[in-house]
Amino acid sequence: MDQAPSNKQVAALLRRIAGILDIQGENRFKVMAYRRAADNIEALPRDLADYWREGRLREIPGIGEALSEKLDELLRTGRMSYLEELEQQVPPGVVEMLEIPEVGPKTARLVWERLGITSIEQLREAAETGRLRQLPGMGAKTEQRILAGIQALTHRSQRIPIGEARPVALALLSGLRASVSSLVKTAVAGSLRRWRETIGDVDLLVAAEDPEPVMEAFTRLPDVAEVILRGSTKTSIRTRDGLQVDLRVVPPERWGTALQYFTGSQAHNIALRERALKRGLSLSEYALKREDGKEILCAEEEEVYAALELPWIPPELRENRGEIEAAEEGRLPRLIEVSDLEGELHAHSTWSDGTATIEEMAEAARARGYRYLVITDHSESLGVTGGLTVERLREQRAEIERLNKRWSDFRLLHGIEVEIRADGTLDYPDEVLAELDCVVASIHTGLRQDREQITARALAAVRNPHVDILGHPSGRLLGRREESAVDLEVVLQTAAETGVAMEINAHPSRLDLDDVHVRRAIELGVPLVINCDAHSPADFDLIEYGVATARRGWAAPEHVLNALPLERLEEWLRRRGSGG
Ligand code: DGT
Ligand code: CA
Ligand code: CA
Ligand code: ZN
Repeated sequence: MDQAPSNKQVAALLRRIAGILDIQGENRFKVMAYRRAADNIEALPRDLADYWREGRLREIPGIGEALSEKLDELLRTGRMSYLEELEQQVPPGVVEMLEIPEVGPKTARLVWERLGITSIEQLREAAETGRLRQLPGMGAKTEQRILAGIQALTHRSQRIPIGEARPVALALLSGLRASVSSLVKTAVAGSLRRWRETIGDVDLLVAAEDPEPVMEAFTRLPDVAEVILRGSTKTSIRTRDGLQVDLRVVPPERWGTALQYFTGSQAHNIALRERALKRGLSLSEYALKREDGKEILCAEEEEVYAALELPWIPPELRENRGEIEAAEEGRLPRLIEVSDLEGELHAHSTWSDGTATIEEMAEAARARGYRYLVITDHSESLGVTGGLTVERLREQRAEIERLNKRWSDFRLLHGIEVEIRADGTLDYPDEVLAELDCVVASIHTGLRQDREQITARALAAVRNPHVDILGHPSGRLLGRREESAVDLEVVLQTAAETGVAMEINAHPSRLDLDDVHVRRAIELGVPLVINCDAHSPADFDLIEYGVATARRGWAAPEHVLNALPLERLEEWLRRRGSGG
């Protein structure tokens, strides 16, 4: 490596070590230690190389003496001899198989040792030709699952979850603003400005009189690993994390048309161009042009829409899903905004798997201007998270009541994230649920059940009068785990009858419900809640991803429960039966 590896690259190396050790059947804790170190390095606010230069590697959680020596070697020489040694023992293609959602270390080792398979491609072929089912514990179903997993993996390498792309894009823009003083305007465009859940490439736009110094500064930003294309108005680079970024520089007087064009979507643009043609105008990234060849320059996006006799359309709606018709008829919704939210209905504390105390979570919520926070720790059967026994749950209630005495402008409510067990029953009996202010019911286990089974589970929760909210209804993890087989249409229709709310989980690896089902929920009259599922105070910042998903689903404040003031929220909860 001719430059210091990014935190993400180092994390990938450590995960490769963990993968090899895992395949070799090494001690579980040793494997976990490498994975945890990888997670911690990835979450560092600054480059690992900075800590190394300052001699502070050991201050990073999970980095002990042995690992700091290996990292020191890597940062000094660009190599890690321990990894090289391990790679002699297990072929790289076998380690790569662990990336497939359905393949664990035992399977990888089995297909390698018994069938001599050493690449994902060979694994695909073996699954397709029915060779895997010869192995112990494997059948036709396993083959199907592995094939679906390989498919999911290929998709993932093409598009990046928005939660990974957005911080990179914003950092590049601020780096650019810091190094060039002559920028008139800057913006993200493309799918990122529309807040699509996954991003193909990042599009950045800058207004400046002279593009040259902007391009020059851009290619020199520290995050840039490779310059793919260097032009006078467009430059494309690849970041150290492998993300492609296109930067375009336009003159300020053409900013409006450029921003409109590069925000897309392509389908929205095509519909808009047709509308322009009907009015004797041609619309391009540069300008609107009249039939006599005269250009109409638009410095602002509003001017482009105004010339086409439309109000400005929020980027989240620009997917050609009826927004142009709605704009024409004055039916655009007043979309929900972060500032409309009055509280959060799904948060964890150290009572289960959160990292902060109830008090710290409450103070963080209050500091954001929230008026209420519902503490919803995990229930008993989710053992890995330290789920609460009924006894602990009652102790927690006392703690919440104690804390509530100190605020007049803020209130903690006592809730639970109750596990919907594999057989569709809930973790607590109804009389325990009835003691709580708010019940979120979620599925975390048995996500691979078939459509009938898992839908029946979700429906059992939606029909339980003590359940208020169905948490992350599809169970997907963007880029990592496909949604479960649950029939969301049936779930939404049933929720419309029983009045249970659907969560829009704001965590950028979930965004669940997704935009399409948000819109369907609204159509059916199902209430929505936008939740961070916060496990730490910092998680409250993720709300913007959830709000964006709601906006992409055309949600207005009146569709969203946590836009209600406390009194009206409590009234809603009381009417539902769990509220005391
Ligand atoms: P992505 O990158 O796949 O996540 O999605 P976008 O929407 O960012 O697409 P991208 O990066 O290919 O192009 C950015 C915007 O530029 C796109 O949303 C609309 C506009 N655009 C690009 N190519 C075309 C085109 O061929 N026709 C039209 N009308 N617009 C285009
Ligand atoms: Ca793009
Ligand atoms: Ca692009
Ligand atoms: Zn949760």
